[in-house]
Amino acid sequence: MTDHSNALFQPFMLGDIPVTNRIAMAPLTRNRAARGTDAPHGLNATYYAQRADAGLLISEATQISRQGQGYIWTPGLYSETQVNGWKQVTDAVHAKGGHIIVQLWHVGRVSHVSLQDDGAAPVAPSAIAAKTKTFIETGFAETSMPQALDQAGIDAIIGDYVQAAQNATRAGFDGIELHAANGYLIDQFLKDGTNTRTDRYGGSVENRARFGLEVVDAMLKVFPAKRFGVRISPVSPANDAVTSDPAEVFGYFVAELSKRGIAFIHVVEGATGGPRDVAPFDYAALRRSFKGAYIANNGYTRAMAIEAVAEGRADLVAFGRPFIANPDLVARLRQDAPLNTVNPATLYGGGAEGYTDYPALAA
Ligand code: 8OZ
Repeated sequence: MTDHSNALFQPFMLGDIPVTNRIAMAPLTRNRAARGTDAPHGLNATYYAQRADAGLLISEATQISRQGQGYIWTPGLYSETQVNGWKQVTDAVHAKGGHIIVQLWHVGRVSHVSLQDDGAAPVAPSAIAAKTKTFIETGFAETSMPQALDQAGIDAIIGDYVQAAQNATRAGFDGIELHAANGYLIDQFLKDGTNTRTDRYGGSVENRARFGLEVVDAMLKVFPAKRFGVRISPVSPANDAVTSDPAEVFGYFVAELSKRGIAFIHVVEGATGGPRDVAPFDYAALRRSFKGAYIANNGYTRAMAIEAVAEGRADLVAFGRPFIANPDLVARLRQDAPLNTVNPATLYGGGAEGYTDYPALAA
């Protein structure tokens, strides 16, 4: 049998981002931005710097505006304080020789009036409530009934994405991942269970993909395509977003993204954080239809990741939960060392405990 165990440790050009190995840290919501400003701070810089051996760090989902926030204490990238906070993070990662991109996020309907300016209703393609919970200052809460966006609202959000892309450059990020997965705003437009519009943003596959592609096109006017990627989750039911036609709508969306020459797609295969076989889907066909790189995610073990890269099914593999509990995950995968397990009680919110205090292997 061929020994492929080196496959994860070969360098790669992810568009214009040089990565030293095929291991990405997946975006992970941790709700530890500074209270009041939602800006990253020193503790967050320490956390990312501890994990800087990953070929690519993808930041936790980061809202482009206050309207785009759906959970308490998630970081933003729309105020000067947030730009400066992220600069501390990117400086700390770069000092260790790592690369970090920012995942930009608008949650759409997955929000709560207490997180919105003036207690406004969250926005969405259509006024359909998500059967999913968010967490606010007082704990878990039902998401609020959203209002359907009009054209002015759509245009304003596209403007917020562009501003956030410009801020990403100022904050020192090596690239951007646009969050179009997991039932948030762009995914809400793509999927017919969450988009019942009858205008140019709803109905056909082309219409449902229009919003996401307009966002991409606007961002690519101010940010290089070779440092830009998009995360999708075609069959994930996360946040109550489902579609009757995942092959058609994601096939079209990815083919259009390919035409734009972006660096990568990042695909949540199966149900986010859950079963990979939740619904049939031809990920290999998606990969063939896209000329950039393919980052695979969801439930990969070391053996699965080695095989996927060695067989060419993925260029990088993103690990989520293993990176929470193992700051030195890359070294552990290299040595096939045992992994620490995640403490679920310290995932969301809090301080250093369960964040920067997971032990590395003894030297
Ligand atoms: C877990 C908790 C809150 C948000 C995602 C940004 O699923 C998230 C998220 C995950 O993409």
